[in-house]
Amino acid sequence: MVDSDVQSLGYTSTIFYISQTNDLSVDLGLVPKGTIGDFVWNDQDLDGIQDKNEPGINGFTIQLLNKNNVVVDQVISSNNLNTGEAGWYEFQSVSPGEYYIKIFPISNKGYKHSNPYAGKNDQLDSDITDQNGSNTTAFFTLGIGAYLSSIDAGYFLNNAIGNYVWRDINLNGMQDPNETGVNGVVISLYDAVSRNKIAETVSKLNPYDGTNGFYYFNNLVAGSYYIQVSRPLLFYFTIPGVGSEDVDSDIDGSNGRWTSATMYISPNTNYLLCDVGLRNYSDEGFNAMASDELIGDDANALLMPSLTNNNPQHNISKSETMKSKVIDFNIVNKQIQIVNRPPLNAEFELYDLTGRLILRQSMPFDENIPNFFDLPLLSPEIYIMVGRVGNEKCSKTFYYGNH
Ligand SMILES: [Ca+2]
Ligand SMILES: [Ca+2]
Ligand SMILES: [Ca+2]
Ligand SMILES: [Ca+2]
Repeated sequence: MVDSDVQSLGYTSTIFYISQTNDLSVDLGLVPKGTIGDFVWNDQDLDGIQDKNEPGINGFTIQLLNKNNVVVDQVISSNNLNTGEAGWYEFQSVSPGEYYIKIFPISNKGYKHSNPYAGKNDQLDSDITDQNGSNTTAFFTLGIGAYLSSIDAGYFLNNAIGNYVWRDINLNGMQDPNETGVNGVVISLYDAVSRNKIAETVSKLNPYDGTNGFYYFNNLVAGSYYIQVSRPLLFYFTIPGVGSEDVDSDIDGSNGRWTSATMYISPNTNYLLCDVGLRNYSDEGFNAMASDELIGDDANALLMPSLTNNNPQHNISKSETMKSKVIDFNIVNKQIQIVNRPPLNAEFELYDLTGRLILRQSMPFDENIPNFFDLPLLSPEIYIMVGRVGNEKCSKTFYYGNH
């Protein structure tokens, strides 16, 4: 908006109207002054380009320096007076000449500038090259009365959490060379103080090294965080904390079901050792239908089965057998077969491993009713059947397959 109507010949076109309004666009300085700006923004995806929805950053100090490295002017990025948009800065009434800009990001946050000159649009890239010292632009020329609005600065918070989801084929809890990453796993990031969900991502191909199972939360404010993993179908979590931090799995339930422990991310910290080890049920030998050999699970433990069982074959906690043996059942051919005749107040509950109740069935057995009931149609997964008589209960975990 600020330009100069004074032509280089030293006159201005005649203005015929008379108005109460001051026409600020008429600058009668001897040498028309120029303007330099205008945007400091949070480059959230680190691509060096001003994308839609990437917000401006207020509070950065910006200096304008001339050829002799003398500070000519200094401003602080703030809301644009016209649009209200954050991250705006402007040096007004600048004499023609060669300049560069130096930025002072808000300290102690871990801000780092994006790669300069990304893409082909100078209006949308970042111009911080460090050519005149850290956080500076290269020299640029301001012409007579020019309006240079393309001197922009992309910054992100150089604080991150990542980065690997893998299939622990040999069930040892560690990342071994022959084990590969798992894509498509949804991971959520939580603020450990507010316990609010901050971001969500999906594990995918690592763009840097081409391996699978990569996940990454970046541009984080320094602080404490934990992750929660959405358990994929037919997978469960491997034993956490085995071996050194760079090879272990970090899903230990510290912050609730399928969560990691809290990580404190200090400024300029890229913590990339928060990894997720998954076990596939087929690796565990859970490949036969309806075997009551499988390890049972206590209904109370459904939300977070023990992950540190001594038996590495089965990370689900041991079956709790009903002491009085008033009820016993097997899972055979997609049916629940009751071994003995249970009391009238017996109840059966079917859960999936998320703890969701799928079926509840009372058992008013008498001699005329067969001692089994059919399971509903289920997707291939591990399920847990719990039998209850009063306060006593027993349970069996089984794989419901396609065959
Ligand atoms: Ca961007
Ligand atoms: Ca630019
Ligand atoms: Ca392993
Ligand atoms: Ca780790």
